[in-house]
Amino acid sequence: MKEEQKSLILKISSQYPPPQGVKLSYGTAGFREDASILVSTVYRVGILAALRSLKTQSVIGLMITASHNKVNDNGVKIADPSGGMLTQDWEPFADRLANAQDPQNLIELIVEFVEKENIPLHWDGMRSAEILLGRDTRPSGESLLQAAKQGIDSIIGAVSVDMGIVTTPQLHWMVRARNQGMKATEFDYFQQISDSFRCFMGLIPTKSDQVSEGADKLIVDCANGVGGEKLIALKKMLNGKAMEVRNSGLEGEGELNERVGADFVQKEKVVPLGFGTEDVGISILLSELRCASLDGDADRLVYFTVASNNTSRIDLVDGDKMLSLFAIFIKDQIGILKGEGAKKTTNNYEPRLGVVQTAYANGASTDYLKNLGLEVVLTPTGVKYLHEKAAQYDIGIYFEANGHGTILFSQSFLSWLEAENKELSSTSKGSEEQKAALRLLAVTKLINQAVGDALSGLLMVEAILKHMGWSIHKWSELYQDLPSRMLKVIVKDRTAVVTTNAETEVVKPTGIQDAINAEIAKCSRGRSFIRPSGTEDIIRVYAEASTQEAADSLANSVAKLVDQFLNS
Ligand code: G16
Repeated sequence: MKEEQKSLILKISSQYPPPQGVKLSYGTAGFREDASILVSTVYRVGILAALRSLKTQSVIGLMITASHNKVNDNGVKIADPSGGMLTQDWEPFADRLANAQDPQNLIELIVEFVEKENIPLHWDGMRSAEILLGRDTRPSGESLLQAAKQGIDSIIGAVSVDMGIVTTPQLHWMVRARNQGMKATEFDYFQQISDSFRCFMGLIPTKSDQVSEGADKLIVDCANGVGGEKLIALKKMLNGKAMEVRNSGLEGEGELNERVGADFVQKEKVVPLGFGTEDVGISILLSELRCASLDGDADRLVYFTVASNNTSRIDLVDGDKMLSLFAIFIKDQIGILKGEGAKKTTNNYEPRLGVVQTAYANGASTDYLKNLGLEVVLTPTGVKYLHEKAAQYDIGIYFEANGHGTILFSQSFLSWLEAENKELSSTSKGSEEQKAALRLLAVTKLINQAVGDALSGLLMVEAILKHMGWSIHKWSELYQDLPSRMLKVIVKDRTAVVTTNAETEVVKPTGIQDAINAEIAKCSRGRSFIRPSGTEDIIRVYAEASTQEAADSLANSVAKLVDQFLNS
């Protein structure tokens, strides 16, 4: 590495000393901490993003957000050239970079890594790396963004482009679009998802280009986060009169993620702030009221209805049900295209459809999907794992129960679908087969294939419900969730818990798994596991059983075990 480059890093990095006595670690979705100690980490992630751009010779994304965490936290996520999460191979380097004690140590790490990875550095001032920057609405976002810019500026030839306040999925989409040579502004994003939504709706016999019509009403809780402003913009583009945006976070309305948003609603199973008796869902013929919640950076989505008997309780329609809805729809459309009566067209291509879940998936959902004849696989928590697995199929649908998920389509499937559509449009234009091809093509553009996206997911759900003629109740009744409970336990050192088998078994501390198994054995249809969170300083406990009382009691017993094994 040339002296000029070294001295630039030395000079700038000396202004960003790391916090003392803190070990930073790259978690489920990047670094996440109290914002006050993150400046040096974000600066260093700026350097990493520039190196990643040089290595891949592609545009990279850097998003300042702590998603569902409380407002004082912040964090940084990196989007790889595909628009997905940073490759896991680079995570150990991210950890070492964040924890380097002084500028000299930082330089040594960078030099070693650049050589090992054979990263082409440039000295001639040519623009050779490009990083798109985004941030959510947190007050600490602006200063952290400046730190990221300084990190990028520390690598000669690297430039940052500030995309402003955006949702995490918008930034990931922009990175993917840029690397595919497509237009990639926020306007382009809105245009793609609204156009494909209209196209989908246009294929439904009762024609509509609105989010929802008639007596239908959709109310969306935006967690007082970045999704509020963006959903209002999308609603305008869609003329979505029957959609109401609440907890938008605009004009100081409410605190980010405080008793609002997808994480709160999914974990607590009660109404978010701003919802109550007036929102009790009714389902008489076409008239119904359904609610949805986005999380703080709009990459998660759950639906719910407010129960009529107790105003704070909700009937949750979570990521598992979204996965089921999407899987049924895709399977149906493929069935129409390839089914018995279908006209045989181009070839005998058989797309492989797979669904990916985590251990948090309700047992009833996994049984349901398997009964549909689908291939179901489990990965550890974190979309980086699910996404990687889903990419192995021609059509890979992945969802975490918390509402984070999407659909991925392989290049070979897309080519086949386009060829089918072309063939059908000349031989049997307007046929059911051709409509199925057009619907699937619309879905490939409507869904954000870079990462889970609450806004595009919301339009997908709305369009599919309309297509099926289903109410939220009908959707919710696809199967009955097993009662479940999630708890958090604060421990001295969460890294003391090590798991295996997609987080379903604990390897360390020794003895705890046997104790958990003994508790599970006491319950009918009991299942429970623990894992260290990668976004909060806690251990998460999940339990399910045949009754709510049994699930609560199992979760409580397991939480006590966690406390005994880790805090005494
Ligand atoms: C992130 C990840 C998700 C994960 C969630 C919770 O979500 O992207 O895949 O499910 O963290 O992780 P943990 O249980 O390790 O805290 P987000 O929306 O917070 O960025």
